[in-house]
Amino acid sequence: MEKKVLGRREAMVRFEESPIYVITDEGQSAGRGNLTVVRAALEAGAKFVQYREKKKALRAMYEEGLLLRKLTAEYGAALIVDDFVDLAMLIGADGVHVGQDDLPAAAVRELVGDDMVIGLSTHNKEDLTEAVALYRQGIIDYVGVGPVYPTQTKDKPAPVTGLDYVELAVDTCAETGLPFVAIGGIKEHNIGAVAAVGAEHCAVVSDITMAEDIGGKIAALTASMKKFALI
Ligand code: TZP
Ligand code: MG
Repeated sequence: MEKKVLGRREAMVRFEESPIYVITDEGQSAGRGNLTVVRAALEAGAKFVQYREKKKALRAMYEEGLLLRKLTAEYGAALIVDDFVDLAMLIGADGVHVGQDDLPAAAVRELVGDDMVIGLSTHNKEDLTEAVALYRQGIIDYVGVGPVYPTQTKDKPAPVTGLDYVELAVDTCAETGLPFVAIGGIKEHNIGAVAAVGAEHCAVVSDITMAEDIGGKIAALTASMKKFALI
């Protein structure tokens, strides 16, 4: 097994420092490989990257995951693996991200031990209430909140939440300390609105992976968030 590079605490410091959470999708990367896209994002200063592939063979993901681990480590960035707990452990990722239909977060924590980040997707008030309890028990580290807007990047997305759910997450985060990242259809033209209701972290897939100038896109997304941020 590869050695973890940052581990749980350091990886969450990177989360806190990252207005933009970069997520891969090779099928929407304008013909480029994940390594090319992630390298461009890291060059632009990305510090929190999720390896997400829904249709690749696990063997290919293992090989690519090892290379992504090496690359992110060179830039001091955290690497999170979507869905596959075994893969995350084997490549030495700093964390794993699971959804409501994946293995339960408590079971994942049993598997990965104490030094790995666990992120959990939430789609509504009930999910968020459960997530707060998991956070208080030290099981999860952050939640995804959305889909805020319609997205093509997910096969069967949960109903669009709109900004109301982001506002609830802002209040919940203020009360409980649970870090959250808004996700789903967030792009350069609407990221300001998400920041304006108080989100400090936005996960972006296609608007970054499809961008011709990935560095320029990340800079523009970051600038829009700053411009509309509450504080
Ligand atoms: N979870 C909720 S929406 C989503 C995930 C992984 C995909 C977001 O992709 P995009 O391209 O930024 O809409
Ligand atoms: Mg999942």
